[in-house]
Amino acid sequence: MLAAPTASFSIRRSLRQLPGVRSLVDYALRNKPVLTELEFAQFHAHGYLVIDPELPEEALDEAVRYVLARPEAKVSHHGTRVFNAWKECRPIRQIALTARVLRILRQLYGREPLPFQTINFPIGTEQRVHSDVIHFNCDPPTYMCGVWVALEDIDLDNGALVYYPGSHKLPVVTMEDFAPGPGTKYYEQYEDHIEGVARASGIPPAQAVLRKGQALIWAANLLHGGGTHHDKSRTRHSQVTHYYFEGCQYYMPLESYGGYRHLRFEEWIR
Ligand SMILES: O=C(O)CCC(=O)C(=O)O
Repeated sequence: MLAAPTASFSIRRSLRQLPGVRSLVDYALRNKPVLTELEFAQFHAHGYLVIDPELPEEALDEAVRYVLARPEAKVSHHGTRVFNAWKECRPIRQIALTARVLRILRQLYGREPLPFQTINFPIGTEQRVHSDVIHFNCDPPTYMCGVWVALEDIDLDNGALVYYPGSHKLPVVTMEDFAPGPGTKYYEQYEDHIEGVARASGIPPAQAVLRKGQALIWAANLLHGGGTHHDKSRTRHSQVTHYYFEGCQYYMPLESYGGYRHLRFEEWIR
């Protein structure tokens, strides 16, 4: 038999129904810290953090099934990406909006996270090293991050991410540093330039070996890329969601030059 609620329990419950109190409780829950002080400090010192978003396994598996059914998902081609599937696939949207990740990002950045893009990868990208800031910067700068979720176990044989711990503190590279003007036609020059930056930094690269369901958060300017996918018989299902943070002006440095800013107007994932 259930015990009758005590008087203090009933008073607390009634208080929580009051509109002002309810929004305060909601606010406190949304902003309740998830990370320890050490994890918080690690992220800001090294520019990345491995977390457990506590996503249901079914959501991970459904995201994979959705991607495999897409015509562009060729698991033999390292360029394969499925962009913005959150618009059609509920589990992919759920991964982007999972409350625990949003709370972690609020804690790390002190602002409301705004997810704006999902990319699903059925296979390792082997993408060259880069910083997301060349695509997505903002004012104030670097209020942006990527959350990369392993949808299956990922190790050194199936294209684990490569990243350079602490490289988020290197100066932000802009088009003026290496190109005669703005534009995607200079992207290969960007890759050559940033590879030189990574080499000159002397930072040894690391690789993200992750269990299914784990995620790596990278700070906007962290240098990273796709590791070699050695075992061609395996897939490397993963999803990255890119997040901006509230209250900034958002722009694309790759298309900006000499004081001109190519603004970005994103569709926030909701
Ligand atoms: O998943 C990968 O291999 C690389 C992804 C990446 O570099 C990115 O999304 O910016």
